[in-house]
Amino acid sequence: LFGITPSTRLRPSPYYDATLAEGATSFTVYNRTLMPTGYGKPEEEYWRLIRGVSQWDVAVERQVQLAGPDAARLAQLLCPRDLSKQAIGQGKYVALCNHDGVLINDPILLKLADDRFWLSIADSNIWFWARAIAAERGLRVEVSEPDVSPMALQGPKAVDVMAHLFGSWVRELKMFWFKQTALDGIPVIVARSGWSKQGGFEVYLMDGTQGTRLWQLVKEAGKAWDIGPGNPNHCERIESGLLSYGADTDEHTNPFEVRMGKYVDLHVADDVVGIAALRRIAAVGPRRRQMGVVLGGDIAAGPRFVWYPMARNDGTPIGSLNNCVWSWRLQRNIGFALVTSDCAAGDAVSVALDRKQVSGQLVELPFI
Ligand code: THG
Repeated sequence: LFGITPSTRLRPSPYYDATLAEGATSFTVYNRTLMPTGYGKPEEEYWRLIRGVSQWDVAVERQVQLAGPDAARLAQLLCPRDLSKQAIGQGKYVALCNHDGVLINDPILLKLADDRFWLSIADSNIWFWARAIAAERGLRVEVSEPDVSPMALQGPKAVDVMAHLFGSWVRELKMFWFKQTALDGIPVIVARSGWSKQGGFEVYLMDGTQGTRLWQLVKEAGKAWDIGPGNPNHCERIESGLLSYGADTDEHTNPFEVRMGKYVDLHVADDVVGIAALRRIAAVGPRRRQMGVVLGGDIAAGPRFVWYPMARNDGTPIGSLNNCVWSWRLQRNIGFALVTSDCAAGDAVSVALDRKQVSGQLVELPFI
């Protein structure tokens, strides 16, 4: 489509040289950082994730560190989820909301110590937000972005590569739990996590000068399992129903609309940011819900810049199609829709897509 002009406003990832050497053909910008989005063989990259093991540069998942005597207090104020039982070494998926209950990020919160947390963020500036809330509430906490850059190993064979690299203890690691360790002297955190439903891990590099070396070590260890490069996979994440903040959400979206209600605890303290609004929304019931849609017709499915209006067959507007993709496993065009709450699985819909009317049917998520 076009190239990206380098600028010091943008940051390369510590794996930038390694991914270029792997043959990265496209990049996106996320948290002001470049992320490879393909290596020229989309179908091969997809099946490698489904059947084998795939190595991803996800350094764009920046960490916002909360450190100091009031770090735990700030974490709880920012997250409308009960954190009282979170253990050191445990991560939790959280819905950061503003005072109106609007979702402003969906990070994983890692508890490193009683007085140190990381918000592993999606694409919005939570460094500003956390500092502002801390300052307004007079908290003793330092908010920073440490030199930490995750790499993901995803796919059914990721566990074997990780066990080979780090030892068999990784097989026992529970979802979102993590452990600090080192690989050939490189300081890392190993977590059972990653933005796919194919199983896998993330290795959080804690020394940005070692990106190329870490990439090579993992690549070398993965050879026996036919590891290869990949990236957060548009097709797999839609099949699996994984949320992409900013792509699937807008400036009105609350967590209940996008299937994050189970991560909201309405009983948290009254001073948690957004909780009053979330209680009001929960009492009335959300106006919209995120569903899957199976699309008919012969359309070119792929990433798009805009949402497309969706209606019932009688023309009643019900919401929008937020994305669509060709599913290699389902052999159908599928996508996510944000539609009025009265919609149900089985409903027939029509989408105005590139001046063409495309018919479809709503389904519950995930597809697979
Ligand atoms: N890893 C790390 N940081 C991240 C992401 C990641 N930051 C940005 C983004 N991804 C955060 N968003 C998500 C969204 C979904 C999931 C993880 C991060 C996810 N969800 C599962 C689901 O919805 O089915 C499981 C949730 C659960 O079991 O509680 O995994 O990928 N470091």
